[in-house]
Amino acid sequence: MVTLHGFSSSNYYNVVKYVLQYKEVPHEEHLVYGGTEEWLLISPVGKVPALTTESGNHLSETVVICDYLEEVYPDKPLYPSGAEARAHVRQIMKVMELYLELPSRRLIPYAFSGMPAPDAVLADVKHVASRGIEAMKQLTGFTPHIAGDQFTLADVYVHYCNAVVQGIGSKIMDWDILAEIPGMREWNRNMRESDIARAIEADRIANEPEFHAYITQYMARSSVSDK
Ligand SMILES: N[C@@H](CCC(=O)N[C@@H](CS)C(=O)NCC(=O)O)C(=O)O
Repeated sequence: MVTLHGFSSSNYYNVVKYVLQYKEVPHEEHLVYGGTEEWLLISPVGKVPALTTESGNHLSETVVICDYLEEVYPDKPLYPSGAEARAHVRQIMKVMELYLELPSRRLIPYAFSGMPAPDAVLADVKHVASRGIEAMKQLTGFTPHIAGDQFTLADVYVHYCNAVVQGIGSKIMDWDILAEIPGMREWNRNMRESDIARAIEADRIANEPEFHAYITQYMARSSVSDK
């Protein structure tokens, strides 16, 4: 059995959890928030999620883990068969990561602390996100899935990255980023309706109080050690 490490409030954790459930891969979940030396032995950059394979190897980085799962559990594929169609799926995920999720993620400390984000940071995030929006307009189809007529990893990945874009980026900047991409909001709403998405959302909500307590303590510790 494989082990998924991380916590249910993490959008990236939920991408892998979705894939495991979609592919019906037997797995167990190991709740961990990171931040320890021990964790670095499992996830060398210290991030969540990580996966321990059946043979005991540790993998991290969400798309790396998902690609591994795709190779080892090919039934119910999450990539199309043609090389160009697969590249299109990867391009959507890469644009989402670099130009929408990561810039929105820069605003997480301000969302949690309530401190105003500096203008220079806001301007930079807006600039990068604007490029992401223009690219997503070109790349997405929603016919009915994000990359076309097949449900792919891009659907799962973008849906969970949207949680950070909408919940952090849009909120802090008072700018409805998803509304800028025609079809994105409706598609995102539909993505919430599957049984898997509902179960993952229930776990996320259940984890929220503990995660908030962890992050508040973590931020208090970092601001003390910064002084
Ligand atoms: N590039 C990583 C990003 C994962 C990530 O940012 N995870 C967050 C939780 S959602 C995390 O571990 N943050 C703690 C940290 O940055 O130290 C991936 O694709 O898995």
